[in-house]
Amino acid sequence: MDLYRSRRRLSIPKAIDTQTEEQLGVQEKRFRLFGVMRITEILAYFMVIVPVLLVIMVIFFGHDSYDQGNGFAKASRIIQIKPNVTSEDDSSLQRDQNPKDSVDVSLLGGLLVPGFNKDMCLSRYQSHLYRKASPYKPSSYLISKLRAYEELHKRCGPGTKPYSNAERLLKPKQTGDPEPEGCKYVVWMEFSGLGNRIISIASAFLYAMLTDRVLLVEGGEQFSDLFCEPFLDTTWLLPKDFTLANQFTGFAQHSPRCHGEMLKRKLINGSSVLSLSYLYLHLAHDYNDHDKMFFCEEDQSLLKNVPWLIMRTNNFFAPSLFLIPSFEEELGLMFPEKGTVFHHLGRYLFHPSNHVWGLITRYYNAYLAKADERIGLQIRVFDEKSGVSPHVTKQILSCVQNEELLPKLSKPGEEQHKQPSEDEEEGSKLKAVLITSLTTGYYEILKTMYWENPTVTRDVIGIHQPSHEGHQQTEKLMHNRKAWAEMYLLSLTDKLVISAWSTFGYVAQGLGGLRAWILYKQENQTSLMNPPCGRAMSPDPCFHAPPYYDCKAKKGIDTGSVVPHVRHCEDISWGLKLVDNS
Ligand SMILES: Nc1nc2c(ncn2[C@@H]2O[C@H](COP(=O)(O)OP(=O)(O)OP(=O)(O)O)[C@@H](O)[C@H]2O)c(=O)[nH]1
Ligand SMILES: [Mg+2]
Repeated sequence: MDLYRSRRRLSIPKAIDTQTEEQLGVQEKRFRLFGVMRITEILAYFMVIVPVLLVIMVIFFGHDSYDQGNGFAKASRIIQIKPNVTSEDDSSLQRDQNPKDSVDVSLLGGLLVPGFNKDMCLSRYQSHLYRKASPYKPSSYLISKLRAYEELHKRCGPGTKPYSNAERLLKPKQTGDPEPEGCKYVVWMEFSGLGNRIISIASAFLYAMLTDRVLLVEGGEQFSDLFCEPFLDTTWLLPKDFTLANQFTGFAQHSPRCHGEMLKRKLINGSSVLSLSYLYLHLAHDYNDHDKMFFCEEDQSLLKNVPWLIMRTNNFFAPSLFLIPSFEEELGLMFPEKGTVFHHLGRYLFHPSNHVWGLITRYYNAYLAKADERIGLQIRVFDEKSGVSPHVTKQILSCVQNEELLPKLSKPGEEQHKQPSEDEEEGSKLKAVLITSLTTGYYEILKTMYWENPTVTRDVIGIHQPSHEGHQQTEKLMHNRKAWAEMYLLSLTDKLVISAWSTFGYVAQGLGGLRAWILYKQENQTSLMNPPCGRAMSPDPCFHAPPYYDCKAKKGIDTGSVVPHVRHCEDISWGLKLVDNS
């Protein structure tokens, strides 16, 4: 049975112990030797032996001693002892043996570029050791767009002359003239929970790529504590002293520079827009019909002329960009597999910082690495006060057992007390379940259930939950580190179950390139959902608040039935998500 694989691995510390004992024995002998030697003899030996030893060390251990001073080399060696060895993985492990392919795997098929400081962002270079190669390959067009974007960001990012010129346009006494060829920007404003932040930044980045703008994110030290810089030799962090920074809190739906508000007041047209150095775009869940005009072709051609767009959003709005005719062709080339927008952009942009990578790898190595199969179970109960609901418990169990993600329990009296045959032992697996939740109720129930009862398949089920934070605490650094680490850990699982409506789960699903089982939302907690869960159509997140407007016909339409690849979501009937036509 493969459970023994873990035991074989556990022999490493034992080997270290034996080595230590041997080393101690050698030292003892050395002391005895010193006792009988005269000082002069020792000096003579010393003068002959030391130079010889030095030469030998330089020749034989030169490279190794360099590596040992290099934290990355050390870390990767530790990880290589415990690679993610599921049966599907064997092929990728073999691929790693060819150095060229190994580079390709670690750079995610060309999505990432080499050249970053490896010690500054271990996750960028080590993530491929923990996750399976993606079944989705980035298109060569997407790769070329990313390379072009990187050039643009390097040329126009903070600290460059074009950046200073563009920022000067925002000063009260404008000292610069808008340059027709000057750099243009989209600024993402800090807003909402971490899941919403991640998916909305990915949308803003897609918009930036489509409109040749540079994306800058507000978020200060917290942000850099969670994520590495995604673009080489520059920064995506909005500088603290950004001219408009102290006005951000005042930016709202009814502020005079809000795009929707200006439309309502008929203050925006082809000529008036030329004098605007910036506009505020309100694209949050509560935006109104005027704000939603952002998704109209006509408004996009006006916005082209504004150097700075300051955006407040907590949504994954990419699906509606696919309905804007001028973006359609390019998006089709970038994403031939439509439902993988967040999957590729998320893996490109979001690399856990070293702090968070530590949380991820320590947890993975301690609780998940040894399992034959890893199951992620994200339980997000929006009514935190309700505690454990018997209906939700039943829903979770029906989902995981009906979908054969976890085995059923043996009925009382059916427990097998006899010694299992070799075949039976061979077939049974160690399944590690990673639960993420703000509370411990469901974890306790599952853990107890699988401890107190054997399973019909003889599989052994380990139930693990990294944290139980109680409630959302976005202002706390450690809370956010844990939230990010847990989303990432869920994305490393082989099979994933997520909760409806939750952007936390969407991030895990998207990064993992998984089609999760979604636990449908119970409208009231008095009846059982039937079916309890269903399979996601694609790994992409759902756009929770899409517009329902035909810009050309100027009337309402169902935007979920315009093109085959933009559909209503599995968990939110009015939401939109990207799917593949088949
Ligand atoms: N560590 C941890 N934090 C969680 C968990 N579930 C929710 N949170 C916290 O609550 C926040 C919820 O915001 P999101 O990440 O946007 O997730 P969501 O499920 O969409 O929740 P809402 O945005 O509040 O609707 C997270 O960012 C975390 O701070 C969990 O399972 N583990
Ligand atoms: Mg959310």
